[in-house]
Formats: sequence, C-alpha cells, structure tokens
Amino acid sequence: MVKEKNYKRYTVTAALPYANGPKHIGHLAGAYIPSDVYARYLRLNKKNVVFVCGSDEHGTAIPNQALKENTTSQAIIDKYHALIRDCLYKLGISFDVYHRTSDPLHHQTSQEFFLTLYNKGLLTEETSEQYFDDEANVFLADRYIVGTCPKCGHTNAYGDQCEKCGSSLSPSELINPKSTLTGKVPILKPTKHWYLPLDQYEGWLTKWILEGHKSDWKVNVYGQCKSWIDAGLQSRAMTRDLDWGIKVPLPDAEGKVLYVWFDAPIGYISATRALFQELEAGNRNYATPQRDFGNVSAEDWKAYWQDEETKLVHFVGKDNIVFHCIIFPVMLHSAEQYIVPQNVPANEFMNLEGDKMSTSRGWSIEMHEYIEDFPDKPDVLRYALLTNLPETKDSEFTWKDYQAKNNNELVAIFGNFVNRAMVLTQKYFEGKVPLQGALTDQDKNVIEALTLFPAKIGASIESYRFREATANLMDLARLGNKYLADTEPWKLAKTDMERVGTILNLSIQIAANLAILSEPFLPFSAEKLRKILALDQFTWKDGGTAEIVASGHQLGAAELLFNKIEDDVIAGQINRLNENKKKMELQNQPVEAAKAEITFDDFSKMDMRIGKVVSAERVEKSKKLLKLQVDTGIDTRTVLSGIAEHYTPEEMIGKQVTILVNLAPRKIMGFESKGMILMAEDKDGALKLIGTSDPVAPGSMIS
Ligand code: B3M
Ligand code: ZN
Repeated sequence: MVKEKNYKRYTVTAALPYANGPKHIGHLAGAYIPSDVYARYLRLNKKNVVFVCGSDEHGTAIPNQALKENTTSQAIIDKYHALIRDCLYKLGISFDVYHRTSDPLHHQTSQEFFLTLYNKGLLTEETSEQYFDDEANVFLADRYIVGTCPKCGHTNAYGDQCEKCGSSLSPSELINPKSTLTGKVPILKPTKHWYLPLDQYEGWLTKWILEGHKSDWKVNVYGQCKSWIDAGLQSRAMTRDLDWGIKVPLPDAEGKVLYVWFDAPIGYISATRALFQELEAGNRNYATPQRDFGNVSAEDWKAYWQDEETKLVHFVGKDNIVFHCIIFPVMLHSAEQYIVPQNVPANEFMNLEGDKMSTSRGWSIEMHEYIEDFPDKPDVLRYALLTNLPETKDSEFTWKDYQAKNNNELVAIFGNFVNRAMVLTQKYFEGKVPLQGALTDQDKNVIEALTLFPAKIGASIESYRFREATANLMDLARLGNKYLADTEPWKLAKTDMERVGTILNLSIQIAANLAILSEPFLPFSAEKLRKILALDQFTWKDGGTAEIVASGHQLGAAELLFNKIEDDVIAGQINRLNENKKKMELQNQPVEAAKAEITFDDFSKMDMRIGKVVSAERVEKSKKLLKLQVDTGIDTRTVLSGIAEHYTPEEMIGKQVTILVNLAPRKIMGFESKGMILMAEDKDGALKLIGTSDPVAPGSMIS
C-alpha cells in the first residue's frame, strides 16, 4: 500500500461540466467515474470526505449555444444544468453537492477571490488591441468573428478555430474578418484587462510540481506540466469583454467579466460553501445519501480548503490539466490562505468505435441516451468504462466490448457465482448460512487469498489505478467461481452434508466480500447484493475475512444481479450511432457563401409565378430530366426540369410549382424549354420543389 500522510479530511473535486449541452460517456470515463470510485472508497473507509461538483455556466460556450438554439443563455444553463445533474445522479456519481456557477454565492466567492488578489497587488493591468463591433457596440469574443482561414482558405473560419482544417487560430490571423453579430468588419480598439503574471511563479511551480511531485503524479500529468513550465510561462488575462459572466468587481470595469477559467475552479470552493450552508440549515438540495456530516456549521467549509491536513484531489480530463495544475494552484497559492492539490490524476481521452468522441459530430453516446435505453444498467456502463479507462493513454469504447464485459464477466463470473452460492444454500439449507466445519487445505488457501483483496484493491484505488482495481475485484468473483467448480458441492450433497455446509458457508463469505468491495465500482449491484444476503451496512475493513456472515443467518431471496445483453440490442446501438453521425453531418455542413449583392431593380427583373403541372413525362435517354407542361396562368408551356431522380412523373401531375417565366428559352435534348422550375438543393444534391402549400391560382406573381 502507498504510504502517505494520514490526512484528516479529503476534498475531492470532479471537473465542472459546461452546461452548454448534454455530456457523453467520455466525460464519465475522464473524470466522474474515477472520482466517484475514489470518494466512495474513502467513505467506506470512514474518511472525512467532501465530493464536490457542479455546472460551469459561464464562458462563450453558453451564449454560443443560445445562439444555436435560438434562445437565451439563462434558458440554456437551466436546461443543461438539470439534465447533466440528473444523469450523473442516475449513474450513481455520489456528489455531496452539485452546485452551479450562476448561483449568487459563487458570484460572491469569485469576486471576493478576485479582490483578494487585486488588493494584494498581484494582478497586472495590461491594455491590448481587440476586435470591436461598433454597430453592436461590443468587443467580440473569438467565436463571434468569422473570416477566411489563412491555412486552408475556408471562408467560414472562427476567430479561435477553423472547423474545416482544424487549425487553432487567433482572430488577428483571419483574412477579411467579420462580426457574426452584425456582419460588419470589426475594428481594433484598445481594451484593459487584469492579468495573472504566471511567469512570476515559475520558481514556486518548479519546486512544488517538478521537484515535489515527480514520483506521485501520473506521467502524463507531470509531463504536461513540465513542458509548460520549461517553455516559460506568460501572464494570462483573468478578465474578458463579454456580457455573460461574473462582473469584474472594480469601478472601472464596465462590460467586463471574469475569465471563465478564473471563476470555474473557484466553483469547487463555492460548492463546498453551499454544502455547509445547506447542512447548517438542514436542507440538502442535491446530495446522495452517502454520508451523515453530523452537526456542522456553515463556516466548516474552510477546513476543506484551508487546512494543511486536508488532501485536495482534482479529477479532470487531459484538456484541463494546465488549469488545475498551474493556473488555479497559482491563484490558490498567491491568495495565501488556501491549500493546493496533492494530486490531479487526469485521464486521457476515450474514443468510440474507432473515432474521436464528439457530440457535435453525432459520434458519441450521450449519458441521457444511455440512461433512456438501459435504465436498469448504470453499473454495466460503469464497469465497461472502468475496465477501459484512458488512464495512461487514449482508450476506446466499443459496443461489442460493452456486451462482452456484461455477458462474459458481470453475468458469467460475478452474477453466476453469487447466484450459485445463493441457490445452493436455499436448496440445501433453506437459505440459512450453514456452519463452517473443519477446513481443508483448499478452504484455507481460499481464505488466505480472500484476506488479501481489500488491501490490494485499496492500494490500486489510492494510487489512482482504477482499471487495475476493477480487475482485482473481478478476480475475487473468479476465486469464488473456481472454488465452487473445484469443490462441486452439488455432488457431495448425497454423502457429506457437513462438507457441503462448509463450502457454502465460505462461498457466502466470498459473496459478502463482493458486496463490500464492489460498492465503489458497482454501487447499485452492491446494494442489491447486500439485500440478497440480508447484510447490515458495512465498512471496507469488514472485508477480507471469512467471518462476515454468522452461521444461522437467514439470507434474503435470490435474485439475478446482471442479465445477458442480446446481439440485436448491440446492433441497434451501433445503428443509431451511424444514423446520428449522418444526421449531424448534414446539419453541420457549411452553407454556401452568400453571392454578391444585387439591387432591387436586379431582383424585380425576374418574373416568378405560381404554376400548375398539367402533365409530366420522362425524357428518353435522360436520367435527370422530366418534360412538364405547366399552366402559368399566362399560357401552358413546356419546361424541362432536372428532377427525374427526385420525383416521378405521376407525382408531379397536379403539383403547384414556382416558375421563373421570363428566362430566355433554351433547347434541351431537342425540346424548347421555356422557363425554370425553382427548387431547393441541399449539400448532398437532394432536390425539393419550393412553393406554397396553400392553393394559389396559376399566374400569381411572386414578389
Ligand atoms: N467546464 C471544461 C471542460 O468541461 C470546464 C471544466 C471546468 S473545471 C473547473 O472541459
Ligand atoms: Zn482552415
């Protein structure tokens, strides 16, 4: 076991998800599942722990999404805060509090924090030139500027990124920049911001991370920190010109808000404050019933952030490392009264079926979709993710693997063992735990193996190796399965009931160990198993013995812990994934750039009218053309139209169409075509007639 200082209490944080959309299972694998296993394990060990999280509701991601969904930023955060919180809860993530950064308490906490740094003279003021939209009268966040990508020529690149070639950009690199708010060309205007001079903390960071955490931080995390520090740190603006966020609490800061990465990590502190306020008031808003905090006061949050005997651990994904290892610690350290994290066990990314997971590309499994489809299987997802966490490198989720983990491990090993032990004990001993008689060498070996599990699994968890811990847990179920297979009590039942009793007693002890040790990983199944075995609440230390359940103890009713997942269910999921991707590809394709401006006179030269198709036929030797007779109100005329792949002649007859009647006649395939039928064509070349669905007399003009 890793020998470490005996901490008085633990503050465990999981990255605050942006409330700008649903979150997928990659987020679960990155931060939420590992942090939950860790927190549950600490609680089972009777440690004093707070496990905090909440929604990150600031930054440009929120107004951007509001724009997309044609609603307000407030509506966006309200919708996704609730959705994400409820999903995490249903998947068993046992936060003591799930707060939100739009809460007034968080605004206050962040402003106080900013003022602490400001009043100590630790923030520098710098003026820089930034794009300004003088019609909308606002500075433009990177996302509100579009222009031509200098790398690939894509005409719709954003100020921070070109979505076509993927290059990250800065607004000044864009060719022909335009404001997305008004379409105007933005101007450069000086603006003042408050900076955190990270360069001044290089010495401290070197000592704290590079010298102090070389051996206990994960290689991927340490490596990222080292390359940041080695490259030399620069001061970073902690404020932004934006109308969505926490107001900068200074008199000369009109229109400025705190940088989202300044306020978001402070959200952990606000969440802890909120928790203790709620505890003092006796009304828990959001909490899983994990721990009774006893009699506490609102001020007790301080110990979790300010006492050196508290161990602070941040669970995040790899894109958040720099903020949790460098920027936030510098904020905490320079504010002086705070502790800094002891560890930041960040994970890499989890891919999906051979490709990067991405909600916007439709290539993802969203938490709410999973819960809808598998409401009774939160633990199966937890297990499939735990056995496949991207702990040291990117990993991959596949539905086939998910199915195999369920069918071949949870059902065939864990569930099967428990079920056999239960059913045999019901059958031979009416569900009463039999006596442990004389022990054979085989029994002694099993007991000895059993005693090692709590420490072994615990050591893996304490060193953030959750995959290994999960594998060890399944080994315990394997031990039980093998013991039953080797001893074959069903064969002894005719001759030696005492021996059968001993075997089943030990099997029930192993099942009880599984109930205890699986709790951090598979909390719902552990609870079910505890009920099946009719066990009281337990602690981690109760595990590791063959004396958990007394002989004579009456077991509960046997019930299957896990169920097989059939092939068609898995095929359905893979299908849905491909469908989603197709749908999003269509939605995400950039629309054609606008054509050059025309005058009203140009427009009014076109004579467009509603017409009615009176007859339609195919054109010989042409796949695309239909020959139509159209009643235009003026006359009935022949029009050739390239819609044969989209409409049959029969479908066209009687249809109302929009026709440009004064287009110069053209000869097409030997026929004179007079005019043109108007259509909408999407990026894939699919055509749809346009017009009005209300009946309109032929000849009606369009203007
Ligand atoms: N919301 C970014 C993310 O979800 C951010 C984390 C904040 S943690 C303080 O990747
Ligand atoms: Zn590009």
